[in-house]
Amino acid sequence: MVIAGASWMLGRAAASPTQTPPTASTIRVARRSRVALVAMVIAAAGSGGPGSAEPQLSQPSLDCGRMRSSLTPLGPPVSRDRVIASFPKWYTPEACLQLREHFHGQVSAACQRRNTGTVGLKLSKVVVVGDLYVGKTSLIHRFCKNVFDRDYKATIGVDFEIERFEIAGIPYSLQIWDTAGQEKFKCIASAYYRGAQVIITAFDLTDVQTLEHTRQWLEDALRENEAGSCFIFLVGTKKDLLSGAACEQAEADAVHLAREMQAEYWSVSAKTGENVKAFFSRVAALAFEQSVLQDLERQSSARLQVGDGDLIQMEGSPPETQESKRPSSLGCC
Ligand SMILES: Nc1nc2c(ncn2[C@@H]2O[C@H](COP(=O)(O)OP(=O)(O)O)[C@@H](O)[C@H]2O)c(=O)[nH]1
Ligand SMILES: [Mg+2]
Repeated sequence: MVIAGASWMLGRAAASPTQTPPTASTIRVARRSRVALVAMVIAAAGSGGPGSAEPQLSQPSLDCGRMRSSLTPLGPPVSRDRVIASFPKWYTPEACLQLREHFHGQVSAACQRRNTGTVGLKLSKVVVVGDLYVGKTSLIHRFCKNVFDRDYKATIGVDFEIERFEIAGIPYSLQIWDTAGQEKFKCIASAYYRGAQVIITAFDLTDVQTLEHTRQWLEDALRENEAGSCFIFLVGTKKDLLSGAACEQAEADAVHLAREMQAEYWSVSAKTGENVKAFFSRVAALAFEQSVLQDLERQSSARLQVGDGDLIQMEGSPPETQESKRPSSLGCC
């Protein structure tokens, strides 16, 4: 697991070879992240580990505009707008990763039984890449802080935000990584990409060149990850600056490219907030589903394991291949 302090070390290595101390803002993020992590560990301890009592399956209760998960009696409450009860919809069916309108049956059942293993403890890494000035930081700020601030102070080094959700009653967190301008030099540390479950490639809807560059950003990110292990999103930013035919043309080009990239396409505006929450909810739900399915797969292969660890080959079942290890929710429609 990547700890918050690593963000400073990573960023420092990428930004400057000298030993500069972490900035106030990175310390702030690190502290906040640690608080979230501690809360999640506490929450998981009370969520039915080996030998512990089954958690109460009560409905989440309203708490001054915030919701408290039934699985996180001791943790801080999850903000009400981070509670995802039904499967979030795609932006366009022409370029989407999943056409289903409901959670995968196995995932729903596992959530109802609270049989989601360590998923409630998991931080899924989301990296955001794309040219400088396309609006990556603004998009993250809009979602995490609900602000659009032209004069925000740029952080020094790679940094991330942790956003906590409650999905189908289960706590789940995204760790959303932002760069600090290294993309200007087309040189982002490989550790930034490594271990990503979600890759968001962002471009400016008003600048077609930034769309063309997303191929290269994606290639760089994929090089550091196992083939087929990441969800890919292509996001057109600054939707507020376009309308009518110009917007339609930009979106059509982007959808075309998204299909080639096997990515899901979204248009958003950090300025107005349009589609920002819906987009990240979709990211969280898809990543969550994949995590639960992987956990269920791990549980069933652990049950089949005997003696010195040989796997029992079930009659008629195909041998395990890299392809069969892919989560069933992954892959473009
Ligand atoms: N009109 C408009 N401007 C935006 C939007 N998102 C970002 N910007 C502006 O685009 C510039 C670059 O944004 P920034 O988030 O720093 O881009 P980054 O380099 O990709 O992180 C800033 O001046 C932002 O105010 C948006 O949705 N609409
Ligand atoms: Mg930025």
